Amino acid sequence: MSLAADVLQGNRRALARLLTAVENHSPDAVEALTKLYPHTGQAHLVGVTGSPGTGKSSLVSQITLALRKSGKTVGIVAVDPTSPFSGGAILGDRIRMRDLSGDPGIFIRSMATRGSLGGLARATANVIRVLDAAGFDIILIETVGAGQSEVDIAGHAHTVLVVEAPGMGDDIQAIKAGILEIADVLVVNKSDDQRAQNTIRALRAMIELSSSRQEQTWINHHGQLTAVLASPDAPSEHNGTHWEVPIQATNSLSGEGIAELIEILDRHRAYMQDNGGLAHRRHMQVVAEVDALLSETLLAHLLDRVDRSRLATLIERAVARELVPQAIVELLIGDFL
Ligand SMILES: Nc1nc2c(ncn2[C@@H]2O[C@H](COP(=O)(O)OP(=O)(O)OP(=O)(O)O)[C@@H](O)[C@H]2O)c(=O)[nH]1
Ligand SMILES: [Mg+2]
Repeated sequence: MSLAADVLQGNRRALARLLTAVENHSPDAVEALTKLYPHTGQAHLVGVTGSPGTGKSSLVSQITLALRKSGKTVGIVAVDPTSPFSGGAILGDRIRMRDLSGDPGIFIRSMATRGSLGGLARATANVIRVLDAAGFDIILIETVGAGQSEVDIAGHAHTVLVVEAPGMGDDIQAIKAGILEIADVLVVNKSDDQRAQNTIRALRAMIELSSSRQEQTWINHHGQLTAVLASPDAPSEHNGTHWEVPIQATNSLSGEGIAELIEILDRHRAYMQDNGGLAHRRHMQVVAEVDALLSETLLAHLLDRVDRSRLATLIERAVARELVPQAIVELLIGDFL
């Protein structure tokens, strides 16, 4: 049987093997991904992002435990582009980690940093796809921050949780980094900290400020998701309803607020389904992916066709100041056209 068929049958060893192949961009992976693609699109993809140390991993553990109690299966993808995977604890607390491991209804994958951010983004998209095809009900994707557009989880997720914690002094920075713009749900974690109420108040003020501004809509502009203002008389988001970004306080040590957060996740999923938002995000995702692949493939093909010895000669002429570098590019492109 093929690797893809084994994965569809729920074979976990095959799943782990395929994910490794996907991360290594191996030819086996391409074949399996092609076979699995029609089986994707079932899972609820939930992005969990926020500054380092806000408690994302602890929150992911708690959400997972709660989901398992209601019989849902959970895939977890931890993406950290800043540090190579050390083999250390993926999740916040080793104790909770132990609670999670050994349960066949949970699969945890940590994305190792290999090569470019673009490579990591593509591998992550494919890992999510494999877990989706493997039948996990919910896939939680943990990423640090949201600065790197290429690893932007908003592109993969149906629901984006932005995690804040009191006293990190990063509320303003988060807003600067545009992290609030991508939030479908704001989580103020560490609600046991007495400063949590202040953080909630500050965030609420921020949301009110931004919702009084014009509605924004996202378009794909040369491969970049770009916010544009909707015309003032355009109907608000989708078919007339509007999603108010909720703020949920959680304590990821005790589990307080987790049940409410899961309810919000379900509500957002239903909202996205009913209002065409899900279809829209899926569409944008395919557009962005094809765009990136097309640019990359065209570039590789064209670079392949460059006459290397001619290039070397032209470079010598530029070194000798007979040609400006731009002229070399024009001469070489002229060869193709
Ligand atoms: N008091 C308190 N501490 C918490 C809570 N949630 C997490 N922590 C602690 O905060 C620290 C960071 O938690 P993590 O879950 O590793 O945070 P993270 O956001 O995943 O961190 P990075 O992956 O490094 O960005 C750990 O010491 C946790 O035990 C909470 O609700 N209350
Ligand atoms: Mg973490």
